Amino acid sequence: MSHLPVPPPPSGPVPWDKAFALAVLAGMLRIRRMEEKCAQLYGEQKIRGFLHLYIGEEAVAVGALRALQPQDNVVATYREHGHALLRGLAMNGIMAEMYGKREGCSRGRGGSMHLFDRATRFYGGNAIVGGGLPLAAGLALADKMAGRQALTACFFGEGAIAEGAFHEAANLAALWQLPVLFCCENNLYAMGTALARSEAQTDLCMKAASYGMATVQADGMDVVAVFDAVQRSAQQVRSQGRPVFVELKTYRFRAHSMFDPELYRDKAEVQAWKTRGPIHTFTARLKAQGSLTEDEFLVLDAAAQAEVDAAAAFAEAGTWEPVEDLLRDVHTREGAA
Ligand SMILES: Cc1ncc(C[n+]2csc(CCOP(=O)(O)OP(=O)(O)O)c2C)c(N)n1
Repeated sequence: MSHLPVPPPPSGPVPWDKAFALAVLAGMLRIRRMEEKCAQLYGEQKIRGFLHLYIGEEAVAVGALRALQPQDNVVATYREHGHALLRGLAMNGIMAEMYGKREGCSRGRGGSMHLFDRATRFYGGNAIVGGGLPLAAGLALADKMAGRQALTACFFGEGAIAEGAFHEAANLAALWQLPVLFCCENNLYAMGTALARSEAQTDLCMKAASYGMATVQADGMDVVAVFDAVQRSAQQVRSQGRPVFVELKTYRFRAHSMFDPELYRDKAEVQAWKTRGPIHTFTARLKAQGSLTEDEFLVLDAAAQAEVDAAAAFAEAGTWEPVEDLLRDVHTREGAA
């Protein structure tokens, strides 16, 4: 089993005012505590089916989504709970969706992998690897044709770059000059397959650049670096009306999904990456520069936990879809049995 080298943890001053820095920290804590609760509820069989946790990768969703604007579209993968939450979906609706309850954001029909919310322009949650990429190109094409000033941010794993869907979407986005921000969450493994075991060319930016688009690489474990990279890239997409590819190098601390025995990487590697954990390195930097006290941290963390507990109670008290609704949103003629 290869042991991948671990870069030093992000460090140095955080160039943000205190209110913004604390809001960013609160965002990462909300995702972390929500997902820890999901893992617990999965163990209790309250949440069933698939569950892919984002623990360790929070800096990507928080840094990136903070850099977008409300009119922008967001498309994500099956590891999308954090993106949905940060985009503005209510935690109650997310948690009820995990349970499969009618009060869920997709009325309990989608589950963990298909969170969706038209109001915040969050176009899912997608179980198919690479499935969001053509959708993102389509949304951006629609905006361009309608003269709408917005970009479409598409989040996907490095595993999706092995799919034809990536190459088709990248080609059309570059050819037709579509405002797509390709955000590659490179966590080094596609399920149990390390990048170098499946790709002859492991430089993902080089692949994207071959379609004639600008590329940027940033440390996805550093929320400051993610925000900077995505903000600059989003600005470029808006001003030039062309796609940009951002590679965010990150690492997941948990298994691929709840069914993964994780035999492809050793515990020492995971432990080493935890020293780069986005929450504790960001907290340490803020404390070192006097922008955060331990008490302030505890208040934020307690607020996140309280929100999670309330959301779990909301989901628990939710209702199952009635049998009469079984054909709702199914493509049948109205009234057909
Ligand atoms: C088209 C397709 N092929 C295979 C799968 C099975 N599958 C689910 S997740 C996954 C790995 C994807 O890895 P990556 O894109 O790097 O995302 P990550 O899970 O690391 O965030 C695969 C192969 C799928 N869901 N869809």
